[in-house]
Amino acid sequence: MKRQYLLAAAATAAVSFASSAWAQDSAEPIVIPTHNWSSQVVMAYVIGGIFESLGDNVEYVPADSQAVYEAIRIGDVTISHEVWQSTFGASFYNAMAKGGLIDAGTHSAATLEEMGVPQYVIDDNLCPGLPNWEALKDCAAVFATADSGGKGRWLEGPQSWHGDLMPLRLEALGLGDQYVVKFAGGADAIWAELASAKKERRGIITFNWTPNFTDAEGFSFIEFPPYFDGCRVADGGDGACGSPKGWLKKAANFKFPKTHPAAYTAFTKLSFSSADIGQMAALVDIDKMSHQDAATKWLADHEDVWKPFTQ
Ligand code: TMO
Repeated sequence: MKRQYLLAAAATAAVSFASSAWAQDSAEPIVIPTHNWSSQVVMAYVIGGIFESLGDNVEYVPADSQAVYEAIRIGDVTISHEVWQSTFGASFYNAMAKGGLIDAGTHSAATLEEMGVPQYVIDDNLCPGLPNWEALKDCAAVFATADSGGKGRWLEGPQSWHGDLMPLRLEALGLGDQYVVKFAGGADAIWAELASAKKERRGIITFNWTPNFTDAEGFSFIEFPPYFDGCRVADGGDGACGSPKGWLKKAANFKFPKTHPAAYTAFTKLSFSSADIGQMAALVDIDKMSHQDAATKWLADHEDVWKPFTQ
């Protein structure tokens, strides 16, 4: 009896040793999505470069940033490397609940995705009381633009990020008569508007997030009533709340650990800080590099950060 048990244990140990020592990553490409903000695209190529350093093949596909979680669930896309809690948490957990998408860990960077103003708006006291949101009640004219019909403008990101989150928030806070939401065609339109407003030191409210390249020069997020689970209209609440001080996660298709064990292990270890992510965005949005060149430079300059993920 005892002897049989020992033999069985020895056989099991030999098998598991063999699988960990010799399991190879599949030659099938790891499919990495690209979306429409800079750090995400640079990080796609950074992570692709890390996988290539392990001998893996990679492929990049432009993808809608909400629909990508269903694409990962069914296996058309392998990973998502910037799952921002405020914007994508619901789509991420919906796909997980249906089965096929797994949580591959959390970056060290804490996040916020929120409406706000450039620092000079606070420093010049253009709307006394900001960043407390209640100050907005007395400042609509400061934020009016040619296309805002006399109301203050909130320049939101592309509607593909949030849907009607911000229009619903304006109504819920009782600001709907004074402010109107306009959606930017892309992130670059937000940066262009911020740059032209800054030249004139003019009032402007835009959607923005951290970590981002704007952290370096100063951007002040508006302080709305605190977020809690269920406060949004989409989650059954009245919508009168700000965004969560959130996490930044990674997601993967559930087969990824089996098909590409080495890449998957590196991906679970991978964790970027706010400084890392701010740098990735700045290489494109300030230094005007291409996303690929930015990733190549970032990998060359920061081996101390990423090599440990592969070891
Ligand atoms: C998902 N985003 C960082 C653009 O808010």
